[in-house]
Amino acid sequence: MLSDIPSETPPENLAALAEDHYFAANPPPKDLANHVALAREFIDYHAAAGRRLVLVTSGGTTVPLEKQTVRFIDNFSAGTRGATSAEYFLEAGYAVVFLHRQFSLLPFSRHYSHATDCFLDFLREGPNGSVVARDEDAARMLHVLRKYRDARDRNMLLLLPFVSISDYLHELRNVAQLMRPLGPQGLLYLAAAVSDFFVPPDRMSEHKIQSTNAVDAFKKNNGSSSRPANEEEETFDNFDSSPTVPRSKSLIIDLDPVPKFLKNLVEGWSPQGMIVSFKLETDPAILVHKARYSLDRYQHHLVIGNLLSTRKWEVVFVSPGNPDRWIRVPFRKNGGGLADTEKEEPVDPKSLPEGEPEVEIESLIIPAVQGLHSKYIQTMETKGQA
Ligand code: 9Z3
Repeated sequence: MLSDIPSETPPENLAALAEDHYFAANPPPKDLANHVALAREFIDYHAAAGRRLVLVTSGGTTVPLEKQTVRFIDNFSAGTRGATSAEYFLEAGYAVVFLHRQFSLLPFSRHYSHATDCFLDFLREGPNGSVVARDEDAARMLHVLRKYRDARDRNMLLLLPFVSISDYLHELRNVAQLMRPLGPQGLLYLAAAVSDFFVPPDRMSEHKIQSTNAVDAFKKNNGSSSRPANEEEETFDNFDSSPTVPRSKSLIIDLDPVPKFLKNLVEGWSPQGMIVSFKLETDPAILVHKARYSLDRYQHHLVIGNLLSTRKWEVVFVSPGNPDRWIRVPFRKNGGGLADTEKEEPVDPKSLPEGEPEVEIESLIIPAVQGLHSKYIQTMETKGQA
């Protein structure tokens, strides 16, 4: 527990101690060594070519409730932001490490994998028992296929999956540290929806949490009966005031805060890379304030603020020394007129048209990030740190 850290610890050592403690207490994912080997080879290859490389994190992190996990708490993200951004980074010439939640959206396949249509709906039978794309989908599919093949053939995309919050943090720390040889050419673009709370391992049940006291009673009665010995041990049943089977228990979950590692990332894991984090809120009144607060606290390079309800339509760039910059896809308001894309405050979600925007907002976000990254590289070169 973090309370084990001595109270006299100087503040500058706290982040390092919290890091050592967290990573010692929470076991790494079983694929970590394999992922590190793949990432090292990929990063060294692109570093030698002098190419820019971005680590894109994507999708939600789970919070397991049991060590042998049956139940977990999840974050809502499907990985749309991350997978779409990865495609535009590839288009901009970046090599991409895509650290994503297992089975969430992937670059390129996202166009077909989680669509409301099954991918089979895009296919038809061709001549001589072959399978081909339907005529109306072929042109678009060919376009996506060519980009996908190009990324794969030129070794520009590395996919690394994670599941839980601790898997994610182990992977992030290792990949960020491997990116050091890239210096300022390295970019970290943290779009994953990261849980703020978790069950620490010392409070986590090994086995599936039981919903009745049958097992307790069974153990107490030395395996002879699952009936509780007395009334007080009985708990709750919706339907039966004197049940002959054990009653259901309610479950109270006590979560600890996940340590904030952005400071460790900025100062230790990847001190020369440009770091972009996302800030997600639901209340428009606090979004910019929270984004600015995060920037001041962690001293990184850019926070992209977005609201759950409007995240596909607008984001706000908050960066040191710059005015807030809203980036918005052009749209016609419900009433007809073209909306003011320069407006310096959140749009009213009620003014947005139904459905998805015609333009993917990531096609505007990535060139803007790329521009800031170019400036960052220049500044670091001038400082002699590149
Ligand atoms: C984001 O804000 C992403 O843009 C979304 C993308 C998760 C909203 P979708 O996958 O959604 O396209 O559906 N990501 C960051 C969320 C986050 O956990 N940020 C932390 C915070 O807000 C800081 S690292 O405290």
